Amino acid sequence: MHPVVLTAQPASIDLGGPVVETWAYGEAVPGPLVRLPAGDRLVATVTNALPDPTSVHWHGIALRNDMDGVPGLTQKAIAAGRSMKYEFTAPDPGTYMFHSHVGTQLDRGLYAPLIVDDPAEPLVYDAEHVVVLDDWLDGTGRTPDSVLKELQAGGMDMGGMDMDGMSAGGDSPLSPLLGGDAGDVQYPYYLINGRVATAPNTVTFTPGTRLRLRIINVGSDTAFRVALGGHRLSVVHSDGFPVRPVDTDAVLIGMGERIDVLVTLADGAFPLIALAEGKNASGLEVIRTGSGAAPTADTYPRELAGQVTGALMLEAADDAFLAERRPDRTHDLVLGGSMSDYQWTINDRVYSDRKDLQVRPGEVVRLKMTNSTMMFHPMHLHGHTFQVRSATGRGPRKDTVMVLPGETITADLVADNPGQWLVHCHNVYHGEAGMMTALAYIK
Ligand SMILES: [Cu+2]
Repeated sequence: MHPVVLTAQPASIDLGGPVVETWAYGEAVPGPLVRLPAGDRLVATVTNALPDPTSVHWHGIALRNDMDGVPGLTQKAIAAGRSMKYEFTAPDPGTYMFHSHVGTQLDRGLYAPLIVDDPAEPLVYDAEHVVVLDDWLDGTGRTPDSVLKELQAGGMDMGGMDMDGMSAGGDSPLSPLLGGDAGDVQYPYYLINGRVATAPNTVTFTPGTRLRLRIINVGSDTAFRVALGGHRLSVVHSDGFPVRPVDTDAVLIGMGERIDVLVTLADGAFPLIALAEGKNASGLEVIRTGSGAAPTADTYPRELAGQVTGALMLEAADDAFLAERRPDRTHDLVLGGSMSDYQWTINDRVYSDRKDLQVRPGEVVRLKMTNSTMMFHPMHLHGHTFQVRSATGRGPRKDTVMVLPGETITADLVADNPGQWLVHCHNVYHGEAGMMTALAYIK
């Protein structure tokens, strides 16, 4: 049994210069790391000291449905001043996170890393470091709620789109890597482990250390391109599940995704940089193994312009791979947007008007997700891990996959965890504006 005590509360947080009033788990952003061995039982007592209702979602964990933290679907929200005990077994080792699943609370500071250790860890490394990436605006004169209101009022925060969800061009930020619009929201800060790039954390190791970086994107509207200056990275996990190792200069991580890499550290001071993809800004951390001047916020290591690996270029390792079986059922999800009133949809419906994706226990279910908009959508499935089918039939095992404009992603899952499970875009503004539905088990 692994006990955890969390308080969701208003907090004053120093981001490394800017001090913001926000909502956090305790007095820190990110919140406290929760770490336990696979198969162990997590017992988390969550107290809500916020003025609003809240909940905790254990992102990526195939847990029992009533502990999944989605108000209206799996529980009643925890009212202000009340507590709730979350109790579940975490079956699969890997890199995860937990965060609020109420409204836009994710875009405040209500998030933290969650690591499930493999008692028989097959990877060999000397040390590890958790890297939490975030886009930040709360307490800078805006709140996530005020931003959502602006977007819904048509005062597009960034750029603009016409009524078909097509970009109107002009000031809309574009990213070739993301196949279109890079985001809807302009953020003043991009954080690594709670610090702005002008006041980065420094972490120290000895030269030659084989380091495992567990990179987590908790951002709400930003994909990050991540590199460590002067180093190549070996990608070993995607969303907690092992992949066939791939060497690369940089990785691309959408909101809700996690990527683990191994790297052998050289001698010096190196920038770990998270470029806010398409947004002309970045987060920074310093990895130091020796002497030398610390890199500064404006550093642009050449690795960022080198080979960039996204999750779709990965292939599940043998022990994570779901071999192809004929699906018992296929659900098509057309991702759409009607931008005049900032509505984002799945099959032309918003969440409150959804048609559940029905499945029966034991079925092999295929999700075919097609993006008909001009912006990418990191689609996240609760309670399961799907097998992405690439052209070769072998993509990564994942719970969150970026679907780029015009693209169709095929993802198979085994319906082995009964309940009502959210399927949604992990852009918190898209999700709140309708782009969510439910995978619903029926008898
Ligand atoms: Cu989206």
